[in-house]
Amino acid sequence: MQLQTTKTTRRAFVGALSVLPWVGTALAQGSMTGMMNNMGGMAGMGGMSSAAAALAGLDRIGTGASLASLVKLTNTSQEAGVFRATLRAAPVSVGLMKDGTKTDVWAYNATLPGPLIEVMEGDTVEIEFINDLPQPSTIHWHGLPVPSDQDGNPHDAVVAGGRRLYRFTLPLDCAGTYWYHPHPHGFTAEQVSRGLAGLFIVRAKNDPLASIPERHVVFSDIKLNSDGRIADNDMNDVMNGREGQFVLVNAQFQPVMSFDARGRERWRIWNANSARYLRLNLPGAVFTLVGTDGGLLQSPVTGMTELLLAPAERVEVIVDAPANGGIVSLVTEPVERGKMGAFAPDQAITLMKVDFTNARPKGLVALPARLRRIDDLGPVKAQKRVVFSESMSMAGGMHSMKFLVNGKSFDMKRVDFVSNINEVEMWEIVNKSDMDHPFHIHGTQFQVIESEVDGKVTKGPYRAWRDMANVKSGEIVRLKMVQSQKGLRMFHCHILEHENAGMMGQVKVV
Ligand SMILES: [Cu+2]
Repeated sequence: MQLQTTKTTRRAFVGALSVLPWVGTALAQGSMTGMMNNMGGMAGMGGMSSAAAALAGLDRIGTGASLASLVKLTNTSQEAGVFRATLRAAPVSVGLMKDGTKTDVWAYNATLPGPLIEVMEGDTVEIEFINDLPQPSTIHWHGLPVPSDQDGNPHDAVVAGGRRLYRFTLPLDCAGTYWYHPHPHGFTAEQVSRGLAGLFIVRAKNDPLASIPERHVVFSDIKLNSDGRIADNDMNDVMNGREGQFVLVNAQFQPVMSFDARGRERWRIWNANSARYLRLNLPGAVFTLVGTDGGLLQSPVTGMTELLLAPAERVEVIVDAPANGGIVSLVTEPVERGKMGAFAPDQAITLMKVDFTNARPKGLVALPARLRRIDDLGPVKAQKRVVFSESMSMAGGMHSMKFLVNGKSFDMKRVDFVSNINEVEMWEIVNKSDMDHPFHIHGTQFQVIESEVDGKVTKGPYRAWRDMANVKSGEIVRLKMVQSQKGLRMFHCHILEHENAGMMGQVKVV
């Protein structure tokens, strides 16, 4: 939705993620000394706000508005096959709360969530990025196969007040559901939590589901103080990843979706939360999973009653209206992910209401049995092993906590792995820490081959393209992938506070 900053409005604005390691740089350098003093409390957190302002109550934002469509980024190009536009990141003040209290956010083109970019596979994309933030920033094209020097790496920061052109041509067969967000060194979590994230859809020239009405559902939580300001991080945010008390849908709080009268919709769902996992449940309705991060599955997976999405993960599902109709709440159930410290127990949260009253599912045809061809990548030529760990120590009488990859904190100057271009690799992601970590790698999509817990191996349930894989505590997940462009690629935990605190590495493709 477009922000209207000149007038007070009751509509629920503000969107996009949450997180705010205002302590970002210190964490990236691994100096969390002082952070862990008093595990559940706020004392001794050098660099963080020690004034624990009261959080806003859930009644401060109005509910029940009609679910908004995403604002589309306008293509200014006259040339066929070229998408050209400008994205300007800047502070903007928005009226989110129903009493008119303003909230200062950072947004792309003053829009929350950031505008939707829609292109066809094979298109050339040219985005001029204007950085009007008080910090360096970049735009990372999450999940898309773009050249390394166009992918918003932390090494290619655009200074405050600066600008640059991102230009890339998308290959064929990359249709899918993607997004974009900042990736500057030490500031990613803060910038995303302040509102910077947008959506990106690559459409297929031949889409077997094109006749089904499409719905876009973007989840992003925001943490607000009672004075309307975006809250500082507390200890739980730093350890477990930041979760805002308001879980927004298309930047609205508990809106109402009026389901298509013909009784069937195709939903593209984005988990744009910084740390909050989603376990979606729509009582009475059944989901048919048809796509993951990197586009359609080979075959539909029917009969799913809940959808688990790690942070940054996307799915496409077909939803058929229940025979009895009515108004049903879409909820997210608690997810056990090994959170640490003292925190309030997670509860089921209502995300939005789905109004099936006018939906009449009649004569719905069966979905195609084959949606797309996904081949196995072939024989493995090289192996990589990534170990996620956490370390806690006492230094100078203060606790300190680190999030590590292969025992090390992220260093922009260190290349962790070298991979050969176009060579099939098996990546083994090992989680030796106490909490779940969602693995993400730039530049390519992978296939989940299997996972292993206590020596018991479970094969991946279906062939799919993904750029996110949750790795539970004590689990090993094996992924097959190929990098088809040279250059430096990041891989990291997508709980943004963990990434900021060092849980990131880099692979150089040669
Ligand atoms: Cu993590």
